[in-house]
Amino acid sequence: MNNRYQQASFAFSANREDQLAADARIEIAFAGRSNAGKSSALNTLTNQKALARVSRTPGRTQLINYFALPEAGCYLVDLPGYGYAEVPEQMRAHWQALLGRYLLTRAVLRGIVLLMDIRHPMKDLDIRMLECCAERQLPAHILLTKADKLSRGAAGKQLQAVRGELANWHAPFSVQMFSSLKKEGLPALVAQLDQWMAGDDDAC
Ligand SMILES: Nc1nc2c(ncn2[C@@H]2O[C@H](COP(=O)(O)OP(=O)(O)OP(=O)(O)O)[C@@H](O)[C@H]2O)c(=O)[nH]1
Ligand SMILES: [Mg+2]
Repeated sequence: MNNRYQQASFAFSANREDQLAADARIEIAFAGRSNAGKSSALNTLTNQKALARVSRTPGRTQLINYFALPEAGCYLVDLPGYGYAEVPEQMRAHWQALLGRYLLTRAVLRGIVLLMDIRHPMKDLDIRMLECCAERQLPAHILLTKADKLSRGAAGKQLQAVRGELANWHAPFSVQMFSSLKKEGLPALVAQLDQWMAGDDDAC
């Protein structure tokens, strides 16, 4: 598949706004509820087994992790999962504020890949993320993850339902099915990322 993503390597982590990348490279961020499958999707995309840590314990990714794509001159950014009930309140408030500011103000951010478990998409916090994106017309591409957990028919119904909801938003949002386990949905994801990167005049 596309080499550009296979060359991804871990760059650095951030846990405060002033630790975000200081250079002008464009960023594409991966976001979603804890356990939605962000780290798995990044590993699938980059064809690397352990680029991003995968966990059975929700809430493991507590830092903003930057991965560099040397050829494209861009960063893939793995955002901390949200919605994990057992995170201490103070920490949750810190992350929600940081995530909100990142989505609303990050100038180099080109788009968000928003991951949702296909069995329960569009939860309240997912909708809050989409509201942040809609506010600045930031593109969001939804991956309905773990599609292998449903029959084809049931998965197709979920896809249509989410697509129908998105049509009401009047924002640059799109949706597709994805399975890291079966490596399904990869060409569509790559096409979306390529398109966002190609839209840039100077950095890529
Ligand atoms: N069946 C199936 N399981 C998956 C798939 N993708 C991820 N999982 C499982 O879901 C769990 C969570 O996956 P992660 O990739 O760690 O999820 P995450 O969103 O990075 O989670 P946090 O970093 O904790 O927020 C793991 O047990 C994965 O093996 C998939 O496509 N199919
Ligand atoms: Mg993770």
